Amino acid sequence: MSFLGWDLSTQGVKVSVLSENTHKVVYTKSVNFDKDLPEFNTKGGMHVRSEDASVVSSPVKMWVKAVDLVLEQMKADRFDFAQVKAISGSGQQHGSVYWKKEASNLLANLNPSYSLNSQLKDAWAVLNCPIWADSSTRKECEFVEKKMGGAQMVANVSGSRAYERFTGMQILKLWRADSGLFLSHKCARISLVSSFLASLFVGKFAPIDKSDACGMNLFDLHHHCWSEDLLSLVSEGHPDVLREILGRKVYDSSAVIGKVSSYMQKRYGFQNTCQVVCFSGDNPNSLAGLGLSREGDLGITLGTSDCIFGVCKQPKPSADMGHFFINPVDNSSFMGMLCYKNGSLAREKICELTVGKNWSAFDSSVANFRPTTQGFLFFYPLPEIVPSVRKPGAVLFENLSDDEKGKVVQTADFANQLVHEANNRRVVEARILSMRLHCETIGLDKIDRVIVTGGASQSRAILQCIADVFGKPVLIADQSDSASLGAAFRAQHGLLKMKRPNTSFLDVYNPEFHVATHPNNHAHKKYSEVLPEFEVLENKATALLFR
Ligand code: XUL
Repeated sequence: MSFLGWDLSTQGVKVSVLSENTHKVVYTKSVNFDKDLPEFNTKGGMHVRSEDASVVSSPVKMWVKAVDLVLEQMKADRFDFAQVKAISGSGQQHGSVYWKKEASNLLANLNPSYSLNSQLKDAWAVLNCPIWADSSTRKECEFVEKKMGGAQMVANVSGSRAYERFTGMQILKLWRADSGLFLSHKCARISLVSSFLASLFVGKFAPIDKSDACGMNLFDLHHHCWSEDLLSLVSEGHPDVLREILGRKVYDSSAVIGKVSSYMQKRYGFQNTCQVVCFSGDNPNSLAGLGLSREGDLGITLGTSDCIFGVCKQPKPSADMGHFFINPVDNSSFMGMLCYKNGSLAREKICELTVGKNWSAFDSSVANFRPTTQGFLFFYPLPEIVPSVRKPGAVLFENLSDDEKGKVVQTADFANQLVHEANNRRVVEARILSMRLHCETIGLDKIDRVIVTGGASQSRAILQCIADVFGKPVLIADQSDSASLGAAFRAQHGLLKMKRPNTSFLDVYNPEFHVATHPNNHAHKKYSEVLPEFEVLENKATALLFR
């Protein structure tokens, strides 16, 4: 028997199948939006508005079509759907889907002879969904923070200060543009990407789970319910309407939310006993997929965005940066996280500028210099979240002398100003030092080991830099794709918890990792010494870019 873990990420849809016996992934299938669905014309799965790069969205129909495509390919591979005991999933955090009121009928009456996409084409109240990479809601954030009595107050309630990409701010922007959309019930339901994906499997609107709900600036982190004040602000004084549209009840992330729909049973051959466990956000699922269950374990995912997170008993929400979510595998603790928007995009761009997309040359240029001797490059091809940078650009510090002022480089000048190979190391070091610095800011400061995953974890040089900066061994997982893997294990955990509510996630999944590299003590000492200076430079870079 097996468990399915779905993942709808920025760039594609993937499924991982976990064998109940071996606890190994035995089958995967994926669809890449840009490559496999070119008709939607996305770049990295996104549309960035040409007149305003802060507006970023993805077409909901592309997401549905990608799910159809993966399922059809599984069928063509003669995948045995009858073996699946339970399903769960992962969605890029913060993105939102707006269903028309007719949608619940459409979902409940899907005809197994046709695809999801063809039958749900009229289900959408908004066709282009705001996603996590959007940063167009500065005004809404300022409004909400002011009304709540400051950024710290929003953070104290919801776990994060008001962030542009967080769903509540996106809802307020839409509400201000067209309140009729919600007040007339033209839009009957708002899902997160995770609960939207779950809805396709249960054949009804799926609830939002507690962990992903914390990425909305609407959920009360401590009382585990919608915050009345935040609901009211975001809906211009209609909290009851918004609560209904979001779904009154928010579920524990490990809760079973129903059986797989009759559409899925008839079209693909799932059994009528196959259960669906709450879907959650990609970072919460990665925390599960990396098996981070104790304080002191730090996870780093190096993907489209770079995220760093760990489990903690006491959240320390900050008005400056960072997020706290309810831990998806143990709702009595929390998950602290920092998210950098310029993840793989920044590395790809600098690699292209310096060594023409040659990754082994990139690796050598990161490995071949002595730590901290080459200055730093704060490189933001997109507006950044940590630290908050609103306009793309870069600031180069060529060395660390006292009179170093920093050179601002505008995006149009990247190609002629940033070609020196040393910039590869400058970008990598600046990112990892920033992670260490700000983990301390948000209280993730007890670190025993660091577990790294995501595309860039293939780079030995980056892994070594992480080990040296943190002064801890760096481990990597045997199985990649932590989000879909985490979802598959959460499916198993949720099912077991139905019978034995005290089953802990560790009873299901307690992974072994292998040590990829150990820190070099000399390099670690250097990085620790330079950290205060680095902090000054990061602040300087942000100030220069704000001018
Ligand atoms: C997290 C964040 C991104 C998205 C997409 O806060 O914005 O990591 O979850 O991966």
